[in-house]
Amino acid sequence: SIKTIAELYKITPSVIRRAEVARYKPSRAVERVSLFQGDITKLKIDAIVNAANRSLLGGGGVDGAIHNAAGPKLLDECRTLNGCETGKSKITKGYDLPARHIIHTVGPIYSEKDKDEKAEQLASCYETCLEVAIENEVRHVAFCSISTGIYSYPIVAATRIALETARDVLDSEKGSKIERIIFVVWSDKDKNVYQTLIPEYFPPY
Ligand code: AR6
Repeated sequence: SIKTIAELYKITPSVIRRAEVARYKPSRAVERVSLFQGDITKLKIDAIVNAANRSLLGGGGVDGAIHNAAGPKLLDECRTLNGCETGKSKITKGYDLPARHIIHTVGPIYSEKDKDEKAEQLASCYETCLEVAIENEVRHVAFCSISTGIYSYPIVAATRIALETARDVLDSEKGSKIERIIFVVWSDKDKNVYQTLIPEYFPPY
């Protein structure tokens, strides 16, 4: 089982450090978030999030890995969805995955000149994924780092958006239905970014 950030503060305080600047007040939200390094397709959980494109018909990166692991019935269901706008999210079954559902979201393709609009779209991905989760009684959700691969969103800015949006939803009334958010990272670099920024948004309670 994957430990929560609250548990990590107790057992490995040097790995998850205290923030120099806590942007948010301590809250029990820290008991509902985790960080996991590895392959999101292996997680046995209510739902994993796919960083898809607007066609929802598959692609490279995590999208390719999810379609490979879920099998061809996933593509059959995706064909019925008529795509998805940037910043929005749609749910399917998980098919051959250990996860019960997949929440497909379409992150923005990064460009420096439209960075405010890109930031809003990325925040909307996290928000709409959690809304779709709540509507479907999904209580445990694993997010990959949306837009930070092929779509080249800078990892630090993207991680801040992921953590801020998650914290806001977890603290909200509708978000009380979400029991666990797992941030899934692939690379050591991304793991370090999350470990550095998590204490700003989820300080020890
Ligand atoms: N488990 C967890 N994370 C992963 C895995 C995995 N198996 N594989 C990759 N990542 P990306 P995007 C990480 O490029 O930037 C596709 O073609 C990866 O290291 O998959 O949103 C779609 O169809 C990175 O941190 O998604 C779209 O066209 C993160 O997942 C486009 O790519 C996201 O990287 C979307 O690009």
